[in-house]
Amino acid sequence: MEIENMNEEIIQYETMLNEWKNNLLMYKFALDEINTKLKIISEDYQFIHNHNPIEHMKSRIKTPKSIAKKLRRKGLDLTIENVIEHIHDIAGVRITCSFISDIYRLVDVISNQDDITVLKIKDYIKNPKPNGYKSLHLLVTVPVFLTTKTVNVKVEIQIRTIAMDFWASLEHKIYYKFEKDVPKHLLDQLKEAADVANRLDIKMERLKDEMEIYKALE
Ligand code: 0O2
Repeated sequence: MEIENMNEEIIQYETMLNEWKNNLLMYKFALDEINTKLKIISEDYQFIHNHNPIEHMKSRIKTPKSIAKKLRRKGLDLTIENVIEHIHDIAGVRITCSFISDIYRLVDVISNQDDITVLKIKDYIKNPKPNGYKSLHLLVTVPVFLTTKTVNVKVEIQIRTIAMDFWASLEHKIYYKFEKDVPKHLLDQLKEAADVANRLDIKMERLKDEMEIYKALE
């Protein structure tokens, strides 16, 4: 009964957030700004270093339902004020890189842009989550220049290697399939797979470094 009430509340809130569409539009503008920046960084880096640190990038606006669920998960009341203050990933970009070193290079380049303010860095690569999750999360604000005002909007940028992304996608699917109650043997295998992915990342980085030595000798 309690769960039914909660679902009902989330549905009502979803409807309200849908009516709040104009405000969500601001997050879309912020994503447009960030995507343009990332495209420029990617092309410029390729031009200068003959190597592109960004393999792939994807952006999304969090759905009203997912926003409502996250507020609930955080134990917060479903209010617009709480959305603005506590939901940091309404606008999200996910970038995949080939190598771990590319991730830190990108963090530096993004952080050094004059109009970007870095609010928080969560480095789950240096400090992986107990389940094996690895990724680097950069919470930034980017200015959006509207007709009558400028608004600084929060965007969460998740940066990870292809191997980390492969693992996270499957873990996410398993987590939702079992509605968070994942059988222990699957959790153990996921942890094992995270270790394998990590070893692959380290090996690929070493191979790249070695190849660069050969290139320098040419
Ligand atoms: P979804 O469905 O992907 O959007 P905070 O307010 O920053 O303290 P938050 O936002 O939970 O709390 O922090 P965190 O740890 O930075 O997580 C943000 C996002 O990272 C999550 O968003 C996921 O996308 C991803 N993430 C974090 N931990 C895991 C994990 O263990 N496995 C996978 N697959 N992804 C993870 P959402 O809203 O939880 O989910």
